Amino acid sequence: MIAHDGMFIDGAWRPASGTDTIEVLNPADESVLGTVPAGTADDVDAAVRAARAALPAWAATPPARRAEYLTALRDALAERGEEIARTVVAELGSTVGFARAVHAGLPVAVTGSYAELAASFAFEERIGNSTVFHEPVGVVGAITPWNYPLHQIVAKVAPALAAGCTVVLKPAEDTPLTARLFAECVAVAGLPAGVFNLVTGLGPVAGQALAEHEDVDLVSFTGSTAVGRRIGAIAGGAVKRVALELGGKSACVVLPGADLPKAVGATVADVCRNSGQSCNALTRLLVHADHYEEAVALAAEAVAPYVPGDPGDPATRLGPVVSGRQRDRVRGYIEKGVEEGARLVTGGPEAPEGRDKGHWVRPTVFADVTPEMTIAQEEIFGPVVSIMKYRDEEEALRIANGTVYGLGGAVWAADESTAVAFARRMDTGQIDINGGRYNLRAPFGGYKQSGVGRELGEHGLAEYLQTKSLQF
Ligand code: TXE
Repeated sequence: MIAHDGMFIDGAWRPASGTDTIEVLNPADESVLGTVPAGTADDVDAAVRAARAALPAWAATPPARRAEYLTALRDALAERGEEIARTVVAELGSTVGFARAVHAGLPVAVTGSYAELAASFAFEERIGNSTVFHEPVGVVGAITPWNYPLHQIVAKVAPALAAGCTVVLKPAEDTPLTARLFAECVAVAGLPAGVFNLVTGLGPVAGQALAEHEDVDLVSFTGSTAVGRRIGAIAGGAVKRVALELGGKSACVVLPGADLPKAVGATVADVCRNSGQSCNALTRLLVHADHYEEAVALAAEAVAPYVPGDPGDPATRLGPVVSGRQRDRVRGYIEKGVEEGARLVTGGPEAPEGRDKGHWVRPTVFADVTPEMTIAQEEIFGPVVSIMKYRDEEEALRIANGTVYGLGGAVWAADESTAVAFARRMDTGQIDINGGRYNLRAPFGGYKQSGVGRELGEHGLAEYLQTKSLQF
């Protein structure tokens, strides 16, 4: 248990303005890992002032030099990889293999990709008789969630820095220790004071103060749709830029002729990834009536190895969920599924055997889920898969498109062109074709209420730029 004090503001760790702290818990056993300061509106204001003061020099730094800083940041993150992975295991409950590969590894790759983009992007272009400059939007307020504690930070901070913006980050209160490690890496990379600032604190206090601050030019938020709506309204009222990365209820559609065992196995693995706490998780599995019972049996088989266990043990496939609040939420949805008449194939709302302490849920498979059921419409954010039946492609499309969300998706078919034709009709931002591999440079973001804007790659960089054209 470590009482961390200070927040990273203007290039140094500075004492918080108040004395309130936030306890960080280990979700596997509810032990206290440490405390961090609960920042106030005054702390946010100090951080925004530092970011504003640093902006002119950072924006004027040649992109090739900004790329060097990002490369140094990438190297610092890589250097501390094992410590980052262990911290994510401790405060999120991620399994250690996933923490190493994804929670620690992906941010290194994303930071590296933005170092390359900063060096290669055409910040100035000629269009007819105009020269168009792509200039930084200004001071960015970044508000991040706990589900991918470091990736969510890097997916905002790296493109913002590449663009020439300065940043104030308010990370999730459940996982601030990883955010502190990120700030330490920024210091090691030697970024100029004020370019990146960290304020830990509660959402409705520090987060809200950051979104409302009149000297913040762009708010980039990832989290719940409820808070996202609020932040969108604040930004709209102040006419400031906003990017929102919100919830999802993504569908995996298995068309007749597809490799059913592969499709079902991949979907179950996807839903159990990170204990189901991924905004693009493929939580609805749509299967043709002729193959439906076969798919249900395959799903029950595929979920069996996901036995909840110690996340620090490399043999464990499923860790806890992040908090008591999330555990109660997920179990509540499982109860609702049973109440509304879905068939519980495996799992259930009870605590997994021998896991009374900690924030545990059973991996759960529901069959006979119909589109109007709550579990088919709302984001559960736990290891729960709902298998749904369709009779023809039109019905499959109606079900797939029949939620307020549109973040991820998957299509499996006998051949790629059939899958692509179907995917083109889905109202969703990112779709994997026959198990397509993750691409960290492809735009990531939502249709409908899944959000506004895109992250990653060149599209992610564009969020942090504004254009100016000069006519000659
Ligand atoms: O999110 P919140 P929660 C979904 C998922 C989950 C649900 C609730 O369904 O079950 O949201 O999670 C900050 N002004 N996602 O309650 O509250 C908060 O401090 C400004 C999907 O944890 O939205 C944190 O930093 N900021 C998602 C961040 O918002 C505020 C990832 C997210 O917290 C604020 C996480 C306020 N008034 C949850 N209130 C995804 N899209 O990946 C809170 N915050």
